[in-house]
Amino acid sequence: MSNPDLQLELHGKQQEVAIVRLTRPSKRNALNDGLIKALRETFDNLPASVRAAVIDGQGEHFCAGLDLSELQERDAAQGVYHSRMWHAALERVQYGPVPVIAALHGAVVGGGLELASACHIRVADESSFFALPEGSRGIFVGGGGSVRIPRLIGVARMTDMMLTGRVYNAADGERIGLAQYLVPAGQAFDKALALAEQVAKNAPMTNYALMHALPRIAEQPADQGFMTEALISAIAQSAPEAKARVRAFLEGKAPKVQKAEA
Ligand code: 1HE
Repeated sequence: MSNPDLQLELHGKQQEVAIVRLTRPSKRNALNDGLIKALRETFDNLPASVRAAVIDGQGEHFCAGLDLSELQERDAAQGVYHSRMWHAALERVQYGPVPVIAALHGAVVGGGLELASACHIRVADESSFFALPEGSRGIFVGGGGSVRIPRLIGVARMTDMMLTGRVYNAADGERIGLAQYLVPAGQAFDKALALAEQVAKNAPMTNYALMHALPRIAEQPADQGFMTEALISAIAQSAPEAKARVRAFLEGKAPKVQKAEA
């Protein structure tokens, strides 16, 4: 993969955290076709050492969404292919090999919010703002937003965002579920990296079950969900690593769950 607008860095003693950075700040990290393809390739080809990833945006904004300069040339059929290309790329983020944590700041808008929604954890700093300007641009989401965003905030809130151009600030974004963490301005990347380091220590099968089984269980009727849960939990607990971790706790060698700080 070689695209000047996307950077891959490996972090940690075992190079266990991938840092994937949008590096097109002059265009507010707007996502052109080349960048979408590079994202897909990057998540398809993460080194085997990687156990978690962080997505970050260079400059003052996480991502201004679709590169609007490319939109004007497309006919209807090309529009379908284009949207499906986004779907394929963001599927690699959501259902790729490792959990992905988005470090959000500044504009998280349009396709930028669609990209963030494909991640497993979103950390927003206080400068973040969330919007879906597609409504006012006479278009519709095309990067999976209509599937993923209502699952985070509900159909009514997404409808409002698109109908009225409503912009959520960081605190309100966190309150309604667009982000799971809210941190002071300038600290989203550090927090996301710390979370990624934590996530990278989990048993791989637990992370796999959370990424690949949990969202599917959530879509299943309860009766089938219970069965899928039984199967995946049996597979996870049978791994030697799971046995070792449980044994360590029983022998007093693993940390207890601590009361949350107020
Ligand atoms: C862009 C884009 C872009 C900036 N495509 N070039 N997304 C939007 O409708 C959001 C459009 N962008 C904005 O509202 C603002 O740019 C921001 C709030 C993100 C940032 O504002 P600011 O004042 O920091 O930057 P700026 O001066 O507006 O932009 C700097 C440059 O980036 C400028 O180019 P320049 O050559 O004049 O310097 C802008 O034209 C350029 N730029 N955003 C192209 N989005 C799969 S479907 C998804 C559908 C969507 O995502 S639609 C929503 C698109």
